[in-house]
Amino acid sequence: MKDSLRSPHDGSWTVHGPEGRYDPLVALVVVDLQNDFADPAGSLSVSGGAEIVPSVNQEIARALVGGAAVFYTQDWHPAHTPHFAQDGGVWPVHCVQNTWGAKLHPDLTVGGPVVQKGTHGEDGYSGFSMRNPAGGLPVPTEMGAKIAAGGAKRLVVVGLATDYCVKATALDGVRLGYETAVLLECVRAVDLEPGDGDRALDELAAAGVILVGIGAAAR
Ligand code: VGL
Ligand code: ZN
Repeated sequence: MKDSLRSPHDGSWTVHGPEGRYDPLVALVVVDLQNDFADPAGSLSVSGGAEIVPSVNQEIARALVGGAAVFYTQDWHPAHTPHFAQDGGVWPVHCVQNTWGAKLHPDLTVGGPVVQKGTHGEDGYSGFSMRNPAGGLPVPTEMGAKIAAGGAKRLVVVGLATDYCVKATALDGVRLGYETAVLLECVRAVDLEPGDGDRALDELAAAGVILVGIGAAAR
């Protein structure tokens, strides 16, 4: 079965089915598939988070067979950061450096570099840029430099969560000039407010991100 597609730019996502999605000009970015988000016992557990792991693993296998690079982001917070509600932010304590919650999900296939973000107290929603909650301009991350150095022209973004880190990473991908796709079967939303995930997908489509999967054509 062919994936349904949203606003293909040059046809490169439509001509090939899922097996042909990957070649050496593509980078697959697996966002924050960590215990605190994916495990039901995690402190910021995303509904259905663990159920995407098999489909994400399938994408990783396809990417590696096709010669695409695979990158992993890892939310990696200090014990205190303005990102956390206890320190004036919005989130429960999650993905604290070197804890179980910050570990990648045990069933996830790791087939490429893991890039940590939020390490110095930044919110770190995007895999490409970091913004200090105290203010100032976003700073580029090492993942962006590595992807650029590898020569990728297209990005496939999967993981958690649709309405935060997946959204921020995919929007940065488009801003940086990558043809960027998000795979709907491989993402899930936090939905702090009901509908956040759906609104995030609409925002992504409006920004030119290609939504791939069941229901994408309806947006
Ligand atoms: C995330 C909320 C807080 C995410 C990270 O990975 O989407 N969401 N920190
Ligand atoms: Zn976080």
